[in-house]
Amino acid sequence: MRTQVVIVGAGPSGLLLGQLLFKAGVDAIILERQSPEYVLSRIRAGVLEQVTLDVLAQAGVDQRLKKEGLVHTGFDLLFKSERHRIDLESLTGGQKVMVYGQTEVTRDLMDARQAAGLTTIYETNDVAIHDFDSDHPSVSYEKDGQRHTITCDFIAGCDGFHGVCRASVPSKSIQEFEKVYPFGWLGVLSDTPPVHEELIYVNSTRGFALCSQRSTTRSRYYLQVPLTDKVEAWSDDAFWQELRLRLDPEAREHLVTGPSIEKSIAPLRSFVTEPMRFGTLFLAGDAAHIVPPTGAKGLNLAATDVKYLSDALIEACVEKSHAGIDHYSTRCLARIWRAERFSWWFTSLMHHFPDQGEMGQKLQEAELNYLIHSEAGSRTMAENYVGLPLHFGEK
Ligand code: RFL
Ligand code: PHB
Repeated sequence: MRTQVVIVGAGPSGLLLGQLLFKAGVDAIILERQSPEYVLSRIRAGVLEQVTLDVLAQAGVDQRLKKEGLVHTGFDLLFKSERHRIDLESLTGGQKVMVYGQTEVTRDLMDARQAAGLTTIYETNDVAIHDFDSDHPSVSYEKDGQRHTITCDFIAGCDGFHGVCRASVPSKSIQEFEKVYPFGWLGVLSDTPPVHEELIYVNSTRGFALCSQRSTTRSRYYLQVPLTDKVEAWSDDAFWQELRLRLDPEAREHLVTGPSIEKSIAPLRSFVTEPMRFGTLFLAGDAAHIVPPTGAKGLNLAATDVKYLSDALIEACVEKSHAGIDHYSTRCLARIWRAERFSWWFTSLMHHFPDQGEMGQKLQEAELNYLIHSEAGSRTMAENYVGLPLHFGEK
């Protein structure tokens, strides 16, 4: 088999890249380890920046999100039992974010791919990438007990943090930067109306909490928990009880509880790989970087990597120019490090760090107090939260 681009991974990065390449007439095949149902069962991101919405529109998959997505013009910060609104719209000259689940983005991309009759090979085993230091790379995999090879011009590693692509790069050619946080997020999805029309980010002495949502009838809540906690040990009742203790009196009163339809613990990590291009192999999305979810940047960064990568591959395949692929890594990394900094800062500001004691808590509260009262502080927060423009800082 032969194609122009083999994409490893059918998460949001791989599917979005496939769609953008298809729109430009570039052939691609996607290989995915899991089944489509499994990919859709992973509950993750919920907040989309305008830059992401623009890329989804370019890919032609924004019809449903325009109808069903919830536009948010602000969010609340809760500390010392009081809530304070960050008005994104007035602080950023009219910008907003959209609440629309990653599952729905993935479903829209899967549907578009199927409607166009494009090839995604699910439930592949033992994907291996070959000769990406040359201009004739290939990818092999096993499916139903048989081994197959696809030759191609380029390989896109969109296979997430635990994927095979980054792991195949010789260690002398790659540098990795990592910070692991001493806690995780316990997330619950429930078919209950959200406690508030906007998101609430909570700094409490008992630890961080987040009140998010997927629709007007479906809520997503998170609690900071120690890494040693096991999800099985958290009953629904225990979750709601702990959430209540971290909320302000008004939210506590409005909270509607119900059975969880998904419950999981995610560790928090900051991670960056440099560079993101190795000959004819390109990494994109979680395969190249991870942010802690506090700033809601992971999926949005994946979308901008894919925007830069699709532009570069289209230029290489259609116009036979390598300018885009030569700049891919540098362009992405500038944006990634800015989002890493913001996500690390927001995580540090909102979570309880056991080793920092009451002094740490007081310093966080002083910074939050400054943020809500200083227009410069609020604006810095808001412009990072809505996402910096695609060409920010470029000459
Ligand atoms: P994914 O989604 O991990 O997809 C990678 C795909 O590759 C497949 N794969 C392989 N396929 C073939 N062969 C192999 N050897 C393979 N190895 C792996 C996997 O099965 C999978 O299908 O990466 P991608 O596409 O780069 O997408 C990244 C996003 O999923 C991620 O950044 C976000 O979910 C992060 N994130 C958030 N991002 C936001 O922008 N806003 C948010 O509000 C937000 N909230 C979150 C989040 C992530 C969370 N967790 C669980 C980490 C909240 C949470 C709790
Ligand atoms: C979510 O709804 O899953 C979500 C929202 C905002 C975040 C992180 C996660 O910052």
